[in-house]
Amino acid sequence: SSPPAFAAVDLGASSGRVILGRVGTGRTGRTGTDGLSLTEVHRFPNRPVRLGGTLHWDILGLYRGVLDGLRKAGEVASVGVDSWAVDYGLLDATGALLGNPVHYRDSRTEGTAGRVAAVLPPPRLYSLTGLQHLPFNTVYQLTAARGTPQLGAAQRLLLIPDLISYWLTGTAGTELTNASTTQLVDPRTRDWSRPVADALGIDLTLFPPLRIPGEPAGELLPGVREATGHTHPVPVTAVGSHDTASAVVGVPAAGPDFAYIATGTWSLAGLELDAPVITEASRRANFTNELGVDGTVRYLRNIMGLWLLQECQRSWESEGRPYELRELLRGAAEAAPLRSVVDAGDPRFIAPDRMPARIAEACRDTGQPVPRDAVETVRCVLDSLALAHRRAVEDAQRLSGRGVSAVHVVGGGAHNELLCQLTADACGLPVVAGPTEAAALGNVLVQARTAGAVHGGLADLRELLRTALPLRHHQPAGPQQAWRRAAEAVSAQANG
Ligand code: ADP
Ligand code: LRH
Repeated sequence: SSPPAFAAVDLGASSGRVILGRVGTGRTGRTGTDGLSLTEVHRFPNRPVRLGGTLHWDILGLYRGVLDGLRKAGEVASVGVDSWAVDYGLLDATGALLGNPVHYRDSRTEGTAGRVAAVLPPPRLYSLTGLQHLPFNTVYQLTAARGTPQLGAAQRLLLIPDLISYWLTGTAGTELTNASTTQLVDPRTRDWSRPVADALGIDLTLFPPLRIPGEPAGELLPGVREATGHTHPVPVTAVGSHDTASAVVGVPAAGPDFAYIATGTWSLAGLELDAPVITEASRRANFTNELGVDGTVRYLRNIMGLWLLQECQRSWESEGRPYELRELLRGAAEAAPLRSVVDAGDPRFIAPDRMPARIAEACRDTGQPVPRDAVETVRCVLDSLALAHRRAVEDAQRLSGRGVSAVHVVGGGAHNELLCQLTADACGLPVVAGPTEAAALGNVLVQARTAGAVHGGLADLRELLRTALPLRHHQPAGPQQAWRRAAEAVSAQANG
């Protein structure tokens, strides 16, 4: 009989997908592709909607995509859901959704950092949560929502993947890896931080009980089974429901001394650790301690990622210049290197719209040549990302005291050979590129372990990945000097 199939629902900021993973019964993946195979059964765009001045997620459109995907998936042993972090839906006492979830890129959080800092100064907030400052962390969104009728009426708050799981199963939980992005969790106790919640007047009883990846999370409701053509009961398993937590499970590393960069809409660059690093130096470097699967900590920094490129493409398209990504990348590979670089960690790039103009402004503000066309803009973006990758990999090692010998690039950006090569060059380290669907793989592997189809810790799961997947290797080339100079210049920009 064919090996059991697990459906990973993976909602990214740019697209949602339902991916079927078949996992063999062996203890490890000695048997190559027999051990593990992936099929993308459904992919659908994730396009936010601006309504009444607020940027929303089209959550019902996404849920429809999930149902369509689960129907196409056919018979499965279980389902797991992961998505982007920090955002949530509010439910009333009957379980009805109170309004459409707001997008983390919406401007409602502007000005809330000051209000939070007035009661919890940044060093104190960091000492309690170990979380980097991102203006859209859930605590800032809840501060922005304070006093609104919607929050007043809410009986329950569900993070996005928990909301989807709730609609699929009727059971509610708060999955831990994603909870850790709210800035309401203490990464040492791996539990809610009452001091933070109390200081900010956030009612923790809004959150259903915490769930750990691997735990059962209900079964598809009869109506959902009917809508998706499932005749037998289908369990839902809690996975690393933060997409980045699942992506880190999906890193095919051979040993412990690796850095990872999960590159999609964002680049999340850092290390997997056993314990959080909560120091003043770490806070100043804006490193985060998000929680990972199996008791790990994801020590990383958020970098603007391919959002910069996606938004440039969207701008050009709206101006009637729809460039092919392949053509842009081919041109960028030939363009002059490091002509101008921007700080790809700068929050000025978070909001949507006018991205080419904003990149040009950033170059002008820092006395660098302004990109003259689309290809030069793309080269500026990729050089800037590679440089930000270098700085994050370097800083993570310095701040944690853990050295690395290779960098794994996973996520949609692993398709981008130029970005991977520039990252190898900038870091001065070999880059292993792939898998592109690391989050879906991490999601599948945790489900498969719960179902008893695979055994062991993260190292065993990763061995299965390594033997089953085609990976691309990039050796660092070129002198380090130019990258070092550019890194220093960007550090000065970031600190100045
Ligand atoms: P998210 O999960 O945040 O939605 P993905 O991991 O799917 O993002 O990554 C999407 C990005 O990956 C795209 O914006 C694009 O820049 C890049 N990408 C995807 N496919 C390719 C490709 N064939 N060549 C180059 N880049 C690609
Ligand atoms: C990537 C991601 C990232 C978060 C951001 C909101 O998809 O989950 O880890 O910081 O979205």
